[in-house]
Amino acid sequence: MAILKILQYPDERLHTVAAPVAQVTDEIRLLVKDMADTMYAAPGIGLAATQVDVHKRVIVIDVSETHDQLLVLINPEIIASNGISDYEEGCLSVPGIYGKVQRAESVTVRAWNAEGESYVLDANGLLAVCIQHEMDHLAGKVFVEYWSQLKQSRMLAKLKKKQRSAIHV
Ligand code: K1U
Ligand code: ZN
Repeated sequence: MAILKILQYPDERLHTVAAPVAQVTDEIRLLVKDMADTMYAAPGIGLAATQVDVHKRVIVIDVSETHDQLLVLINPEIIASNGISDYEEGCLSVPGIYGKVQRAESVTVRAWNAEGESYVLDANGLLAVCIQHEMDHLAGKVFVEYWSQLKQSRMLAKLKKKQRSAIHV
């Protein structure tokens, strides 16, 4: 079991755009396993490779209450979306900060699984929000960057205060 280090906002590496995976190799399967271990340990309901400083289009998600329904999305693409939702989001790269982002209410996504097989998934509710949040990470965008400059600077001050007090414990 390997727990990877999660980059913390405002680390510039969170703005890197991830590259497509050409083929699912043993290296990608190990990355998926380590990302799943890291997500469950955090704990979180999703993790994008960008957050562990690997700039490849790989996401793991598990929104189940039993933590046994791991979804692997390699090279995900949203092929349809509908409606609007306004969900309160969190992020393992911005600990302790929560806030709403307007996103599609439901999405249809095409991706590869850990075996490199293509599949299509219809998602709504928290799963749809989580897929969009993680796909933003692959595009180098963090959820707080949807907010106004004023809200972002207040959030950054709060985050820096938290990070300073974490260093002094
Ligand atoms: O991308 C990430 O940092 C993971 C993030 C996913 C997410 C959460 C909520 C809305 C959109 C996307 C998290 O997992 S934050 C932690 C979290 O939501 C959680 C933690 C423990 C139990 C249940 C949820
Ligand atoms: Zn996040």
